[in-house]
Amino acid sequence: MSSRWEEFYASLAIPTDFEENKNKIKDFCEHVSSQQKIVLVTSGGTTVPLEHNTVRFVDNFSAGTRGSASAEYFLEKGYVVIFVHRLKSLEPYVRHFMGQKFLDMLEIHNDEAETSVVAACECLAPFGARAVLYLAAAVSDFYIPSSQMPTHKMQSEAGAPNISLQLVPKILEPLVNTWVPHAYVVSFKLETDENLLITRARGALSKYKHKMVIANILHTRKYRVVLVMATTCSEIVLDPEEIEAGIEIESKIVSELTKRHESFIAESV
Ligand code: PAZ
Repeated sequence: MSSRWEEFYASLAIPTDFEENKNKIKDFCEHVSSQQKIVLVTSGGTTVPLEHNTVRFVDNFSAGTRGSASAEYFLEKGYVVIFVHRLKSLEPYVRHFMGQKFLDMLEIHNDEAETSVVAACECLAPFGARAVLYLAAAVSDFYIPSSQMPTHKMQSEAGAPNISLQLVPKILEPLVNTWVPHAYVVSFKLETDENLLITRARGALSKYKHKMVIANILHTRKYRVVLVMATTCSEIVLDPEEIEAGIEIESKIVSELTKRHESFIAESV
């Protein structure tokens, strides 16, 4: 019997560049020693089309700041980084080069950069406990199934549209249980209501049984996060002097996380 996520993927057209991207990630991973630590960072927002010939879509706020800055700090810690991001969201190092795109300066063209987490997970499985999944992207919880989406631009003459969004099945379930069962999986939880933050993060941990949820509130996310684990919670807060000195919270998150990952690897051997 297929589960909801299997049905969901079966209902989607396979992206035209899926195989090409899968092979690129595979080639890349084959050149990485199995002793290396490797991290898959997902970053940026997602859009949900409202029409097949898409004029309008539902978007979210994420600019990819957290994912791209974190990728830099993982590199500093000696990790191999696979960076999966939404096209046109922030890329690592770009913020240090005003007005220029870092990858363009290196003449590496990544037009097909919106690649798939699914393909990347296949390639990460052989790294076992040495692989980290750092899922910072703001993935839409809702979508319109292809069969219910109008082909053409919705016409205002037809009156106010009645749009019915469906729930996207959570990718975390197959990811933790099937695709990379030995990896160190870290998800993020964004809330706007402080009263829900820790309960919702704990709920995700107990449901998916991964290693950590990094919980943050929309308006304070740049200087406060809570690392929620099975039995503990620890807060990372930047004080005003640190903010003034230009310290980024991602440096502290990655530093804390990589220490915990090191212990996890040691316990896994
Ligand atoms: O990309 P950004 O730096 O603007 O925002 C980062 C973030 C808030 C999207 C991230 O920290 C996060 O919480 N991602 C998961 C969002 C969610 O609950 O789906």
